[in-house]
Amino acid sequence: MKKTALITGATSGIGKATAEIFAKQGFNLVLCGRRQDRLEELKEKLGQSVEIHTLNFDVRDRDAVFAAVESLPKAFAQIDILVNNAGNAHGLDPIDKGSIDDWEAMLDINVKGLLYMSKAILPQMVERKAGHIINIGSTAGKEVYPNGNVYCASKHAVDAINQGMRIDLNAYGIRVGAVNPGLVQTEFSDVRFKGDTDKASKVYQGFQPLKPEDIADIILFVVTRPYHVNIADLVVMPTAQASSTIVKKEL
Ligand code: NDP
Ligand code: 8X3
Repeated sequence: MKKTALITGATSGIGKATAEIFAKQGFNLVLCGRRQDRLEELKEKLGQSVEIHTLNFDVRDRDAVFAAVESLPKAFAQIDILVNNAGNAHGLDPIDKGSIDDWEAMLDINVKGLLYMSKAILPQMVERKAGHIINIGSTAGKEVYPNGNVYCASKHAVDAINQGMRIDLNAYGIRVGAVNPGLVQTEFSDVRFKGDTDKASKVYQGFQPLKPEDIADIILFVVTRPYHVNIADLVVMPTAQASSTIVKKEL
């Protein structure tokens, strides 16, 4: 039987690339995001090879998360793989100058949204004693960089939740692991800098950043290991990057 994967944040970047490579692998997909036009485009494109269902909701909205999962048609109701990917950074300011709205957005999306999604899917995995959860963390969840304060806090929380989930779900045989990327060129910096595309593109100038496909390829590797193999925590950076602050640039 074909596996079904639910991917949050499937309309862009890492989530979209993961949807594309999962479709090639033959997984049926539940694709989530807020931009309906992009969900429809993906359904049209990937629906030629696998079954696709789309869900439009904001992960910050607890009721909407549960309603979306409850609305899944029977053919998509069993989720074998959950990719908790939806997330973003808002702003890059020192802690004394940061916007409280930005802080709340990051904590609500990256931490609480991931928890809501997991809470909505976990009962069925626990009941079946089966399932695989991939949490998309970040190098920002392993170290803190200047002005990264609350984004880094949100990703450190993802790191802790990933470990906690693995411990608590161990008795049910549910696999839990995190993929923690470094610099990947997506819409991430456009969102962080609120649509200032010049500022966003400068983040990736002078070196070869990761592509979303590089991370999708790794996520596919993680979910296609034999059942006894769980990749618990994986950090991946561009070769030019050594840490959050050390990036070899040729400018
Ligand atoms: P993108 O901005 O390209 O994609 C983010 C995705 O998340 C979009 O599909 C967006 O969909 C979705 N999303 C954002 N906010 C919400 C929300 N409130 N409700 C529902 N969906 C939402 O960024 P990336 O692909 O780079 O980011 C994906 C994940 O990877 C994030 O968790 C990010 O923190 C992490 N990451 C990214 C790195 C990078 O350098 N790019 C490095 C390390 C980790 P829509 O707007 O349609 O809702
Ligand atoms: C994204 C990586 O370094 O841009 O999580 O914050 S970084």
